[in-house]
Amino acid sequence: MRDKSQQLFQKAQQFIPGGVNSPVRAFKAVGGTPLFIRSAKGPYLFDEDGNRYIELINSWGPMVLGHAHEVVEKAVSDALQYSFSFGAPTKKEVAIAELIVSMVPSVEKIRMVNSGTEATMSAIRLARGFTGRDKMIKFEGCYHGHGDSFLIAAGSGAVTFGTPDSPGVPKGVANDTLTARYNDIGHVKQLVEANPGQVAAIILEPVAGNMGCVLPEPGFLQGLRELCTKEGILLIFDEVMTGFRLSRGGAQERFGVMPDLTTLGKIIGGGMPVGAYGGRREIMDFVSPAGPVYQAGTLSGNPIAMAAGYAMLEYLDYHPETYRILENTGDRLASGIKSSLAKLGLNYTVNHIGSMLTLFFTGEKVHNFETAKTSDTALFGKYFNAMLDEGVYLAPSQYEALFFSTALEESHLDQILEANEKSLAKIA
Ligand code: KE4
Repeated sequence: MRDKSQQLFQKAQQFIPGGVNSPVRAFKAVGGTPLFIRSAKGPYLFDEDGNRYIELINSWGPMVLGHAHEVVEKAVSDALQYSFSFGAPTKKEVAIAELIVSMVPSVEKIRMVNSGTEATMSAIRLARGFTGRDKMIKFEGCYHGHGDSFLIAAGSGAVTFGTPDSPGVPKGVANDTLTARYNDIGHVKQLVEANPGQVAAIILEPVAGNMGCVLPEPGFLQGLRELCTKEGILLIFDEVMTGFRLSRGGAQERFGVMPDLTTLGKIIGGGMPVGAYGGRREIMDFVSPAGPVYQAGTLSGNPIAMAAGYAMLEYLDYHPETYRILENTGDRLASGIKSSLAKLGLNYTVNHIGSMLTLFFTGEKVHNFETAKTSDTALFGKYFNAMLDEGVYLAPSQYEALFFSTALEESHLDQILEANEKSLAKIA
């Protein structure tokens, strides 16, 4: 029974475009009414009709410790006694900056902003200002937020709604965005050779989550690193999703490849609106007021958000066993899903790394946007709703990654895998 969600969705559409404040939440790709969530705790979401779901989105990544973790909750309630927002520097901003620099291997200086989109927009402007070049290379299927430069062959909600090249992006902006095939270093080299001395940056998700989960093939990240070093191009790892999730130091630590700039979001705010960009000192010192590249924000470094983010990052820093737990959970779910596929004689593809996973409804090996798009999205929609009926809440799009939290215990994994097998059997 989802009456209250249906009533709220009807009303929401009178006042909010599509009834939601971020498109992928609208369930358009999977059908049905989006659930209006009332509360959350640990691995559970509770909707307005009182239904409980084991959830595998975790607010699209931030809630890596599960919902309402006592460490983060205490930090926020402690911070409230000092009021909400000053628009002036605070001690906590210095503390979180120092902590991030100690955790993310390539980051020597960091600037806090309010979202992943702000972080990537700022990082690209900085790369262009630092190099004096205009063009950038992104990858088909990667999503870096909704900044104009990035809404070209974009993944996530953009591809979900068939607008990977959104209207409203001026041709001049689009002309400076070159797109390459993910995992195809040869294609990147062709683009660089065709635009000599004009490419400021290459930006990518070091593990893609926004075309569904797609891993870098051996040598791909290192190949980009070597190409960027040779050509004076800045390598930007968009770790908004992978940062603090794939390891304490993100994908760059896990794969041992160092970018020039890193963008961060999601986990960094502990569930509050926070993004950040950082990197080598001589590049970051180009950012105003230290340097000429302008970027600003009323609520950047908001004290409540900093308290939440600091508490989460400090917990992750002090509890490295978190990453073993996340690895074990991911391995258990991936192997469980694969064994159900084998048992049912289904040859769908599971891509997984650490606590990120996508079940693609295609028999193809999914290694880029083109192969991801061979997935049967209608079948995914049926699977999504079958899982919802079994009390398991997935990302409502084939082109998203699932995110696991440390709040999932063995009993939850059993329930998820049982729901998965029943759902696959139901729709196959
Ligand atoms: P935000 O502006 O949504 O905080 O971050 C944009 C962004 C940047 N880079 C990467 C790699 C991202 O995954 C994102 C945002 N991720 C999506 C989920 N695929 C956010 C969910 C949504 O758009 O509603």
